Amino acid sequence: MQASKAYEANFDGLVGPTHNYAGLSFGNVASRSNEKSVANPKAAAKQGLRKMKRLADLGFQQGVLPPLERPSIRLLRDVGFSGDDASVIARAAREAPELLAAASSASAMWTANAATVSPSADTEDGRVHFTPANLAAKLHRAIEHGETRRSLGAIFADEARFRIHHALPGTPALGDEGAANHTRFAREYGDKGVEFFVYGKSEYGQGPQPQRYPARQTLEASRAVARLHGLSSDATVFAQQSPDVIDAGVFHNDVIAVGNRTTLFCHERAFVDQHKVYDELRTKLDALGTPFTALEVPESEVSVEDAVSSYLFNSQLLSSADGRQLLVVPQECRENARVAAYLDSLASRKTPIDEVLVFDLRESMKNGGGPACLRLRVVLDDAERAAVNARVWMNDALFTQLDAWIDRHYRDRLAPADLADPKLLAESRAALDELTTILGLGAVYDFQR
Ligand code: SUG
Repeated sequence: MQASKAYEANFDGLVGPTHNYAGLSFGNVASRSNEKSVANPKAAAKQGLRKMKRLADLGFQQGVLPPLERPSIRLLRDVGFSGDDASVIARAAREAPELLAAASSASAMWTANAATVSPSADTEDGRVHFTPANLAAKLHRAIEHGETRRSLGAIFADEARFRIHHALPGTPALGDEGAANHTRFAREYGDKGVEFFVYGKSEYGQGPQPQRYPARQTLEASRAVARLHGLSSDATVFAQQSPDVIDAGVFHNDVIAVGNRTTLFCHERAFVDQHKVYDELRTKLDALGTPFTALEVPESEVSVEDAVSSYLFNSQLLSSADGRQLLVVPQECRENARVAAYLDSLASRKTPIDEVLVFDLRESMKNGGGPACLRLRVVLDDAERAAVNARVWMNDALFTQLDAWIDRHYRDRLAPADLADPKLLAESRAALDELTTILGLGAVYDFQR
């Protein structure tokens, strides 16, 4: 049977008005090294928006996911601060600034962590399945999934086509970081594919574990998501990330590997038993009549350290309509001499990458979020695409509206001390209120009253 035509849509997170550097992510080198520096939320939002626009202009399906309401007054009340909203913020700023920082993070911008998504071609019931990630490893991220589920529900509302699960229970044994640790291989997007889940450790099983930094994703969580999505075992592969690369700052698999269709682009030290992982992928894809290529970058050309500082693998590997593959990288890749040399050499080597596109995403990068972190991939066929809330697709009109909206609502400077400013809450609510109308989101925000 001929599969129907399908596309990979990328849904990027719009950076929220509270974007700041609070050093909240132990194990994420950039987050810790930029702690307490001054952020520019306006520039951050515009950098992300420009990436979306450029990719939409190049013919890619590009959608927008909204920011969450921050600061989270709900979190601050849950941990015992009471009174009116201004008093809650003032007391938290005085007594527990780290909790105020967690409540204020704009971390939902990294939508690769919003959910794991399985296309309808892979799932038992023929629907597109989403499991919002519990992000249990970090407080500021563990508070995202309930609100994320609501936004996904406002965008993928058709229950006959989209199934949005609840996040897994938020406990270390089931730590789940979403699509950042998941990729999918298929000849054409609409064909049945093999889904590839990468975990940091097994809670109950054997196996090596990182010593310095936490492994955020467990095998148990990855298996649970595959079960919820109704994926078959002959079309799933579970692989462990090398513990020593986690200890070198690779806190998600998408910092060391990216896959698209029949290509896996990764570092030679990405996985435990790397060649066995390739063999399993190749065998399972072969059974579907699908070829597989691993483009592996050796340590001698790009070290893990270079990969972590440049985010070479936190790239988007995109297939354009004419079948060419584009690699979307952050500017930091051009600033690292070895990574730049590697990218320049692609033109003269025989690889599946045809072109490299460079973006300035500096504000997000300083928190450890590159091009791939900022997007959630959703494969959709024509009918599914038509069922998506049409207001979230990027085009000239939406770009112009959002660009002006950012100008109206965003600050160009946010220092850690500014999180104590009660005006930030009102500003953020006013921005999101207007965004609800722009994106046609209905009652996504409850403004935590
Ligand atoms: O979870 N940074 C995020 C970056 C997420 C990147 N996503 C992917 N690799 N897919 C994180 O560590 C830093 C926030 C701060 O420190 O203020 C932060 O949450």
